[in-house]
Amino acid sequence: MDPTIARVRDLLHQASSIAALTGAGISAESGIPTFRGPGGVWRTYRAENLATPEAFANDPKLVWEWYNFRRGIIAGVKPNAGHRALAELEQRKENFSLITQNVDGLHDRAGSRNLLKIHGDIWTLRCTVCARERSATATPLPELPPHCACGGMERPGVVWFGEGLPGQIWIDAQRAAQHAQMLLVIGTSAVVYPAAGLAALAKRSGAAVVEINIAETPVSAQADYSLRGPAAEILPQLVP
Ligand code: BV8
Ligand code: ZN
Repeated sequence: MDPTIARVRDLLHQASSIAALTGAGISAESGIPTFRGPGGVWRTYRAENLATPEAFANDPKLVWEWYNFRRGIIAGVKPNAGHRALAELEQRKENFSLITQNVDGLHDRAGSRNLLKIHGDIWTLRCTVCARERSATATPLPELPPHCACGGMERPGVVWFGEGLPGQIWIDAQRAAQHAQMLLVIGTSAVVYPAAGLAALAKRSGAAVVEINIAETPVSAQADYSLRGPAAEILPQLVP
């Protein structure tokens, strides 16, 4: 085993309070395209240009076709060994928080419970008129855009660019990063804020920061340990 992985495994075993921040990379090995990789393009659009309130206001049906397409992909895949390793780690530790930028629901399906979904959830619909939220897992959705019982058009229950993160969840995520002895930063390009700022916050608060990624990111330089490789391979070695 790579000596750095062994070192991080031992530190993880000794730590009592741990936080993890995940991004699209942890779901890549389940078959879900990442946001900024080649899969980040759908028809001729880039994800960042569709995940905005402006795009939705301009063409709700187009944005819903993109979410419907993504929901269909997610429904056909399963959590991988990386998701499962984090669910196992939560079972073993008295203090473990999983902060995810992912909206795919794979952490839930892997058994994670203390889950902070800072960018929302693709399976939740929110009414643009009465703000009522409901879980809707049908793929494909029977009508696009979907409508609320009140007649209002519904939107995906996710956080778009330019929108604030869900208040209490974001407060809890910052608190988890501040109180963790170790922060695992897994499968994120660390370019989307405020999520990407959690690594520096944890570091300032004295945590050891461990990055798990197949490539270098802006977090790599500030990480105490940078484990280069796929999350589904590395995480099971850290949580044997
Ligand atoms: C906010 C949900 C203020 C939707 C997402 C200019 C104009 C407007 C805003 C801004 C601006 N400049 C900056 C901003 C702020 C903006 C921002 O940071 N923009 C960036 C792009 C510059 N942030 C926001 O707008 C946020 N809100 O600031 O609001 C405010 C405050 C108060 C009140 C009102 C307003 C909101 C950001 C949330 C946007 N929503 N998603 C949806 O999913 O449809 S973000 C989107 O990017 C996804 O959630 C994704 O999770 C997130 C981050 O991407 P990653 O997860 O990192 O994925 P990515 O593809 O980028 O990288 C994959 C990584 O995995 C790579 O590193 C790769 O190497 C690695 N990898 C691949 N395979 C593997 C692997 N690693 C391990 N194993 C593998 N097998
Ligand atoms: Zn409604």
